[in-house]
Amino acid sequence: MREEIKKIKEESLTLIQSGLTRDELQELKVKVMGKKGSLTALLKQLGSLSSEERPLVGQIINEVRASLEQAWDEKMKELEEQALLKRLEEEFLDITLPGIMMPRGHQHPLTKVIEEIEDIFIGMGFQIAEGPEIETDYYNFEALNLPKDHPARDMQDTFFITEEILLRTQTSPVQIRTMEKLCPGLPVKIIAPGKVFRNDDDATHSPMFHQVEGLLVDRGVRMSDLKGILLTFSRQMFGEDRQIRLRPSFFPFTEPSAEVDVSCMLCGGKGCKLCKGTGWIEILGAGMVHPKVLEAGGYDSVQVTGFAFGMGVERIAMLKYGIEDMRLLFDNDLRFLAQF
Ligand code: 2NL
Repeated sequence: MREEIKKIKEESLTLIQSGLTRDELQELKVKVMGKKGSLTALLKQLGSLSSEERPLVGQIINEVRASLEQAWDEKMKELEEQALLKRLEEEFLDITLPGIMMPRGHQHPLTKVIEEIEDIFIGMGFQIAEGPEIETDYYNFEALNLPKDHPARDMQDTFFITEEILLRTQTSPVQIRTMEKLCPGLPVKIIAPGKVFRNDDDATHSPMFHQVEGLLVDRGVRMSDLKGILLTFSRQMFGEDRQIRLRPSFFPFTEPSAEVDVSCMLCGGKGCKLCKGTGWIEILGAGMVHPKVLEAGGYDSVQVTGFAFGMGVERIAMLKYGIEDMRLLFDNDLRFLAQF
């Protein structure tokens, strides 16, 4: 048995030093010192020895076991250190390498103009209202004093989904919905920006465009309030030197109604190509809310009055940035967009 112990010891020590991998080293330990290992098997055979031999051989086995374990531990530690060094080498990160440039985008000019309009009206105490782009005939027409047989309904210009459901042609339905929601609360002081849809697609029109409408309903609201708000807006949008003028007009949802001109931002009013020599440029439509529209919102048109206005965002953007063709705003050509 002493011979066998010696053989196991020498073979094991040789193997431990023979350049095994960590897995192979682990396997070796199990084979020799595990439950069914060769050294463990010898320990079980001690019973067959004489009572003088038994403690001596037992001690030898334990000493061999201890020295094998020590050799094994040292080798394992060495292999683990090597593995760590290798990983550190492989995973070396050169933080001085130049990065990859991410081109930076920016907002679309229409989005910028919408947010600028919003900021101006928020500064005057208005709130932003939003609503569905798919509307009912009632909110888009009926409630705005455009009954079914009214000639001012542009049937050909409206995208109908069914007889009663359509794509909104203005953002006014948002304002009707807001009045319904707030009534009898006062004031209603909102602007409604958003997409609107009309079925007239040619060089100067797009089937989808953007509108901002405004509404102020309260006791004692007058046309002069409308004029003051619109003058403040025009000056913040187009320059502090601007003047505005109101010309009589007609909308079914306002009475009286007006078209609003701003003094030309290009020539200052002297007359140029942009203003066609008149010194004035039309920027929006407005008026005092028709009593029937106030009633549709739930308000008593004897007790309260209101003004409303509507402007096309594309037109405002073109005037503000000197864009001559509206299609540029929809083409998404980066050579154009990168200029804003
Ligand atoms: C234009 C003219 C306008 C309105 C929109 C409105 C909304 C309600 C009640 C009364 Cl809820 N009026 N909106 C009023 C006047 C003109 O738009 O040329 N838009 C591009």
